[in-house]
Amino acid sequence: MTDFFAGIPKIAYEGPDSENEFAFRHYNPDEVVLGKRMEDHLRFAVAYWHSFAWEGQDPFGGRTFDRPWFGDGMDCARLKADVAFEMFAILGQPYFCFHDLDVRPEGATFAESRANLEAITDYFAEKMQATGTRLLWGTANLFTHRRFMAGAATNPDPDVFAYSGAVLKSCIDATHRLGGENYVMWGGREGYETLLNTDLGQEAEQAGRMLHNVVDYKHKIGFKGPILIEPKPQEPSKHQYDFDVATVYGFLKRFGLEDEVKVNIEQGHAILAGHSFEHELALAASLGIFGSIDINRNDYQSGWDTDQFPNNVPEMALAFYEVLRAGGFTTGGTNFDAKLRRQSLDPADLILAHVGGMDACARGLKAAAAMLEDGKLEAARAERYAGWQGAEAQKMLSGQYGLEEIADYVERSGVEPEPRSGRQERLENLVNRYV
Ligand code: XUL
Ligand code: CO
Repeated sequence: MTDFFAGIPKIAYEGPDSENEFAFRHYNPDEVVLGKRMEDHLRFAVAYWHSFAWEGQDPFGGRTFDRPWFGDGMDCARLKADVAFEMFAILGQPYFCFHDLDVRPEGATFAESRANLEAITDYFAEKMQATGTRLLWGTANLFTHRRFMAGAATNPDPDVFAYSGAVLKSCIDATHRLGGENYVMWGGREGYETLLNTDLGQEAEQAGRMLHNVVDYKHKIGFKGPILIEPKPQEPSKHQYDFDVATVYGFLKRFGLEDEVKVNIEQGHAILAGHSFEHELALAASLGIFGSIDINRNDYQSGWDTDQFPNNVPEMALAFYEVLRAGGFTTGGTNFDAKLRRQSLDPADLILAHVGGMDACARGLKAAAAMLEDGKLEAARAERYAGWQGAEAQKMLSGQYGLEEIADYVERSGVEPEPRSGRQERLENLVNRYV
């Protein structure tokens, strides 16, 4: 045991009236919602990078946090893992997620970095065995080191493409070894700073080739979980190729990978792309590529990807409504891709940020379940499209009627469309009964 979280108890559910700061008010893992335990619905994961690797720096200032594991060697990496698993025990969330760079020191060569990752993977395996904490997903950091400044798979230099392939292999191996349930690819620098030096077509070919390699390798080693692409429109690059769910789907279709790869959708990335989170969720579900979520929130004034902990219950309700409509998570889950504000220095801040986020998600989930059970929203939606059940409508939709037959039908039966209310305010009022 380290003493990092000394004095902080294991967090338990105490109900909405609890006065105890170190308690869940809404997240009750064993409570059954729509026939399933809340823990199994939400499948929470802690993100290693924000909670244990990030040092509090921003574009204008450096480290603000004082953590005993900040440093370079394997001893620091092991101490970091010890504290991380202590936090998992306090929170009781079932999963965690990591990048290679979050967990191991960078070596002098690729082989050294890989060996460091393998050593930490072994260390994790023991801790996971002892505690029951599982891996939601692993991923490769192909964006921090300067070698990746012009991209990884989409780099103009084939040596960087090769290096990235080697890193990907090592991270898929680590994820597989730890029983990870998904493998995530966020293309941090897979994009460009200026079109003046960028060959868009060439870079897309490289990205498609690398994704095929990843899918082939996953099958070769028998990794059963899906590969998930995480869309984001910009930041750090000016333009990121995996802009949003629609763009990723187009890319997957182009390279014939739409049945192999799904998406990990992040709340803040959806906002950056000019969408609502629920838009991205509903679109992914309708395309059959919904995988998992990164939960957080952006500051709506700054326009940056601020990765704050979620605390807006009405937003969470609409998001989990879409998750439930999609059938809920299968291999996916709710990963806190969220970090403290850089003035939140105390170990307790780290715990309570997660407690608040878990409670906000739980309240959202319960509201979403009630909306779904009530059925009025879905009934109104079904009613709006009910005309499509008619015989003539079915002929139009199936293609049996082309434009000539449709024109004939309109004249033959004297079709005169009658505008009907979309009832938006009434539906919004309905939602407000639950949140
Ligand atoms: C960055 C981001 C990443 C991915 C994993 O905005 O969301 O942390 O989730 O690489
Ligand atoms: Co993310």
